[in-house]
Amino acid sequence: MNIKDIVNRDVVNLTNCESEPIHIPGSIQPHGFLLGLRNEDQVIDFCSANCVDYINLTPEQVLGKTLEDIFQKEQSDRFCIYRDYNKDSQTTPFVFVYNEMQYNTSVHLSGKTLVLEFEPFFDGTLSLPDLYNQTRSFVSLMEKHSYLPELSQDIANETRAITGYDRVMIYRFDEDYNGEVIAESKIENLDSLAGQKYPHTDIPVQARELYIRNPLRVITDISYTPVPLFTLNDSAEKSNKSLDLSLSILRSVSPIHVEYLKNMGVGATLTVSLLKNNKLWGLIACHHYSSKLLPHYTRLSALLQGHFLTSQIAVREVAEEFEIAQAADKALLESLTILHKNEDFIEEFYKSPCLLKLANATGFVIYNKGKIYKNGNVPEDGDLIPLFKKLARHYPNAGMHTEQLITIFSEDENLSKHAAGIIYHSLAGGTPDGVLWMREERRETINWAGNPHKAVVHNEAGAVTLSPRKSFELWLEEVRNKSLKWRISEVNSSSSFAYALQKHINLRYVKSQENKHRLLNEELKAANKELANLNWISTHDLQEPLRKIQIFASKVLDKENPDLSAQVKDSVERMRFAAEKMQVLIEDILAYSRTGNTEKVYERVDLNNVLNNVVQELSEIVREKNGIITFGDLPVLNIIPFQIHQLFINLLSNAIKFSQDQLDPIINIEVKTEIPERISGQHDKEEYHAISVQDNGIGFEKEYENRIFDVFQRLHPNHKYPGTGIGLAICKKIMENHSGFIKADSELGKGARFTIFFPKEEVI
Ligand code: BLA
Repeated sequence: MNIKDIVNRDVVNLTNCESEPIHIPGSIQPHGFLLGLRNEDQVIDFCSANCVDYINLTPEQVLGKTLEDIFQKEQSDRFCIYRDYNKDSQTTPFVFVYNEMQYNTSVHLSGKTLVLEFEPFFDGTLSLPDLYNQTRSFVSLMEKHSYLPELSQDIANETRAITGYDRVMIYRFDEDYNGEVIAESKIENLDSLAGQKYPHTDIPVQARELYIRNPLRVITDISYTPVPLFTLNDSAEKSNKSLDLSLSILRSVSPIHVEYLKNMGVGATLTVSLLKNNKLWGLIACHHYSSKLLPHYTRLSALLQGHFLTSQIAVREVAEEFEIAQAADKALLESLTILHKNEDFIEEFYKSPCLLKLANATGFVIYNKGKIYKNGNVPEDGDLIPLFKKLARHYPNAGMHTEQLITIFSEDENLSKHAAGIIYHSLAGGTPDGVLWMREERRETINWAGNPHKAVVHNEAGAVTLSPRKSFELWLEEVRNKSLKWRISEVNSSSSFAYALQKHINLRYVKSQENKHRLLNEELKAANKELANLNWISTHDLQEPLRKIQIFASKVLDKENPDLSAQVKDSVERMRFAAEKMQVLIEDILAYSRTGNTEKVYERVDLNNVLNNVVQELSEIVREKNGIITFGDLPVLNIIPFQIHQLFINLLSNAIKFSQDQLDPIINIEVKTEIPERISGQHDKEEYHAISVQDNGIGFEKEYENRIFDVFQRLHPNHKYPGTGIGLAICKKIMENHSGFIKADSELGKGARFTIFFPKEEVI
């Protein structure tokens, strides 16, 4: 007969242990023996080498046989009934008897192989646990504790009482599968491992997956010699025949884990999986400091403890999460109350502890108008200010949170000590102002299982292999610059506070602006009053002497006074003329200042009437110059009548005044609807009435189209075209009073066109 063993002899080390196929070691632990039956014909296809120790048969004698060939017929027949009856459940084992020895036999299907694992009864008897009392005790614990840590502590105590292990720990995973001993029950003389944390690498992913499928793992004696599994070599499947032992009780232990436990001084372990939503939440991890074999039913009792705790995990965690959210909410409320009550919140209350508590942060900073306000443990100003600037650039008008700031700004490793993780909110778009909650790097805050085991371990060949210490160091590299995760409740309460703070700052700004405007308004009123005085002075005090000069000059000139030389007469005439000019100038300046200052009384007026009156008023000079004025139908608008009258007077008298020598003035007034171009290339959205006054006069150079509306701007400063240079400035101001504007188009010698624009949708 041709047989072979299926032992996996691949060398496992630190670099490949993550991918070690621990479910097919091809060997078992020696506290029992194993038979694997081909399911189709019940022929024994696998057996462990230690059959010979238990039933005195070598693999050669067992392989290729049936159960009937080995055990008494009555037993194998009973087993067939058991097998068909217990297809889906393995909880009740079968009991085989061989040479008067009873074997507790766990049965499960692995692929096409029915696996039978035989364990001799511990002390030859079957001891059933007291499930009734165990359940009753658990229910009372459940009622006693509302928190998971206390419940876990009692489960650890109970499990140790039931199983008798030296140490029982409840080991909880975080979201990255790093673990923490959250409860421990131990014999007195052992050092405590409670509160210690271990990296996820200590229980690699394939082991965790296995513990989800098979929630009970027993290692009875860490210094055992693995027992190889044998199979027939003449089967049709050629090479790489293996047996998946995922659901097995006796499965041999990964050599790397054996090394780990030896380094810890552990002799035997029992591990029960704790699941939440089909994911591994934690383990009940039991240590014994010598070998320990637990009877089948006591193992099931431990498993039951696991089920008990598992049933409570989700419920209690939701309650815990709720409590944390409530605490954050309470701190938020406290912060908001202080904020709403104090105008100087930022300056006086930035150190309030509730600001940290609302996000369970270790540091908090406000950056407002170039000033930093710090609370708790935070980086230096020199690091913080550039951080605020960068965040504002990356997240303008927005918020963000991260557990690992360094993944966003890789250059900022120096921030990790205090700000490995942050919650950020901008306080004002376009500025670096913002608010930050921060958390320290996790390395800083965790009670790591410091230097827990021997450092480096050498195998027989002298090569360095795994030690837990080494895995710990590797892992430390991985968690560098990382903080604890922000909970949703913490992110929410911090954004609520940030929005409130933003509102507070805006409100303060509006208030201060209001104050400024009030002061400005008062100053303006005082200035206006002064201006009114000035007007009065100009009218009376300046005009009066001028009028006198004119009267006296006229008197002198009117009299035929032979004593006066022609030269004196000429001088007096010039003086009179200068005084007259000055008076016109004063009147124009007054008119200009009045255009802006007088009370604006709008009336609904037909512009045709206004224009008719103006034409009437100018009829004499029009006739003198042989001019013609034509105009179409003008709209009815809300206007200040005397100002629009003045505007048309100015425009039309200019058109007449600046006529060409050999050309009778023709003035054409047209009305259109336009969406005008105010600044070149930029159109208003609104429609306007565009009323244009086109003449055929001397015009002006294109470059003056804008400047022409400036005060004292005279384009033709000679006697032929007299004027003060204020008329068009007045027109401009009048149009501004009507929410409109005025434009000029011209070329020298080709006439000029002035267009006034009134918004169609009247705002007045
Ligand atoms: C398995 N590692 C385990 C198990 C535990 C731990 C509880 C389950 C098996 C058992 O019951 O022992 C880890 N045990 C701990 C920890 C404490 C403890 C953290 O008591 C703390 C108090 N281990 C390593 C590295 C590798 C590794 C680097 O440290 C390889 C990448 C492997 N651990 C490893 C493997 C198993 C394991 C392969 C599965 C063992 C098996 O079931 O065969």
